Amino acid sequence: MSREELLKEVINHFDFTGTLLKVEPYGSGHINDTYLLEYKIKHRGIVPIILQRMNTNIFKQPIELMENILNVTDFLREKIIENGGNPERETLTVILNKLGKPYYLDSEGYYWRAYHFITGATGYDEVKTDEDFYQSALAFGKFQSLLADYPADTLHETIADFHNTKVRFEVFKNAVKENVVGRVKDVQAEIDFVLQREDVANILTDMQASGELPLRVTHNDTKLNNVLIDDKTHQGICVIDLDTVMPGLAINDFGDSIRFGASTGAEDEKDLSKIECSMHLFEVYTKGFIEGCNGKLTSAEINALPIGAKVMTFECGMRFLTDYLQGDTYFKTKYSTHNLDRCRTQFKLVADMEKKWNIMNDIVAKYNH
Ligand code: ADP
Ligand code: GN1
Ligand code: MG
Repeated sequence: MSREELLKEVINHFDFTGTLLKVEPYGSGHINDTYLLEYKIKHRGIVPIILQRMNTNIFKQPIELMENILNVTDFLREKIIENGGNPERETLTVILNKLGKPYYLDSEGYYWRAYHFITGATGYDEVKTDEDFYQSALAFGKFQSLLADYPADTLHETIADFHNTKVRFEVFKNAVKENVVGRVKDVQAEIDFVLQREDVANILTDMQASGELPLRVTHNDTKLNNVLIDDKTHQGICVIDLDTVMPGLAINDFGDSIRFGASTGAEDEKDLSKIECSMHLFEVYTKGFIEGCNGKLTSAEINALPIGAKVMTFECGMRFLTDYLQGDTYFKTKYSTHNLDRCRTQFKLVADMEKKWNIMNDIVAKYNH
């Protein structure tokens, strides 16, 4: 069946109303296949919808994953209403299929889901203004504080050991050993960079095991384009991409945002001279995240924020390199060395953070009271 025919089948099984005007690929996520649909509805005008083919190569239990998303968004909706907010814009709204299920399993075995499209807001692929980055920090911090009393033990683990950097280090070493596509010879410098930093891979597992850092409900994928910023007010209104909401470490949510948003270049920038970790943006985000968390972070967590930044950047670089060595089966890529380019920016950032370690800690100390 062609992609068009399959899309037609899928669309017919969801409970959408109106006349379909347009279907087009949308966004720049690395994981799911996202489409924007536009419907014309009498008296309501054009109503957009997000339709996604879930990546079941990565998310092995899509039904449990959708159960997480329904439960988390229901919980958030109540909190948003209590706080006088607008739940239609401040959290995702799942659209059910015609049988009342939050997904559709197509005739080729793929799982699909649909959301109301949140209009008048943008998920940015790069930091354009300090204010936007600050707003994204507030939004991710607030997301965490809103979920602080969510019953974490009811969440399914959608990807096992997602931010277990120690396990990812082992997977990486295995990928080097197996060398399935013969790329090891081209990336010895990057491999050595990882192998020299086993301590970075282990540190958070150790801090968590010792009880120094508490397990919380976290987002785990806090890239800038996973928060929608209102086009008019410029407030960070809605945290999206909830596939990886699971128990985790708050400092990892902080760290993942830093590795993406405090970088002075794109994640896949080829010219590494353009890449550093901006201490100005690091401070902007630190301030916003701590404020957004609204007193929920412990002093030990705030102290450890730079570690979260370094570990998440290191982990992400190692994941890109692992995927490169395994033949690009995980992240979407546009050309053969795409994952390698991504890996190199992350390692450049890690090295830069190592140089700026004292500055990062001084910045965080300013906001730890
Ligand atoms: P991926 O896991 O592939 O990153 P996302 O769920 O983040 O998938 O969706 C990809 C992009 O689609 C987002 O970065 C955002 O731009 C857009 N998007 C997703 N859901 C919505 C929504 N409900 N309203 C508006 N835009 C959305
Ligand atoms: C993926 O889904 P997306 O594009 O927001 C990935 C993140 C990585 C990121 C790197 C489920 O995020 O963990 O940090 O790419 N998501 C998953 O850009 O693996
Ligand atoms: Mg995304």
